[in-house]
Amino acid sequence: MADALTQGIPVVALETSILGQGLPPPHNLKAARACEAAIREEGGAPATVAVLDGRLRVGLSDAELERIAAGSVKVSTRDLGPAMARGSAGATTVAATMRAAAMAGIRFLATGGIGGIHRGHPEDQSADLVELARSPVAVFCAGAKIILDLRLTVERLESLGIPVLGYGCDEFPAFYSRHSGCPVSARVDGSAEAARTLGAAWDTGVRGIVVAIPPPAELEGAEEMARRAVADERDLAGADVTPRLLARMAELSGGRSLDLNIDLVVNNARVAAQVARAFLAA
Ligand code: PSU
Ligand code: MN
Repeated sequence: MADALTQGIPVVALETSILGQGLPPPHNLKAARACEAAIREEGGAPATVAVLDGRLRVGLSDAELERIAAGSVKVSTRDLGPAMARGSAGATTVAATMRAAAMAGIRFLATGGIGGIHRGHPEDQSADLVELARSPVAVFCAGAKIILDLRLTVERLESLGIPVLGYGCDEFPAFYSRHSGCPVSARVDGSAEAARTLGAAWDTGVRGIVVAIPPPAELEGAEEMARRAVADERDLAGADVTPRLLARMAELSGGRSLDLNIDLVVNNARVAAQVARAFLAA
């Protein structure tokens, strides 16, 4: 992976919270492996991030992916130090993965959806938002997690001065749907324009950038299911909220949300690699 960076191969960082907590087995490993494969198919090098054996690791073997899937704690930016000191197996969120990527000199990161501001609990705000203001990494996603308040999340991204680029779209995607009713801050069409725009934005001193990619398919009734999931699980708090709500979405959709979740995260990884390649070529 370090060789890839110096040899001008596009490197894309991948988070592992989706592997450790976000998706149930066997979907989690299937998604992680398919993301790595998609990046390689585009001529890139995947750099999957996790805490293992007391170290913050950038680039994992397949056996190490399995270790994270077998049991790991969710690690956001503030949890990195404690997880390393304790020797825990840690699955990194977007925030922690951005921090690791920035430390390694990687500018591109792919995930399913970023964290944001929770519905009905506006005090629950993901550290992903603050980290985007801090680390110079482009985060390729299908918007934010479906269970969040997208309007408040988009407002906060604006307040923090974080560009939200719509990849071939004018609306911020709603994870399982192209439509959220919330506008992006700028539209880009294709990998060359995306790469040019990222470079120009970074030149102005902007740090994190969201590249929002519509999902490859629509999950009918996703918004209604998200509402029901949030209503059913309204007493949850903290880091457990996402895994519980996504499990409820899977129940309500008869498993369809899981298949689309895999497809969209793999699509995001592929686009990230294409844009990374265009960025290096420019
Ligand atoms: N999107 C998903 N599943 C997930 C996540 C996002 O579809 O599991 C993870 C990401 O790693 C994201 C994290 O960074 O949830 C945000 O968690 P929190 O709200 O606790 O910061
Ligand atoms: Mn949260």
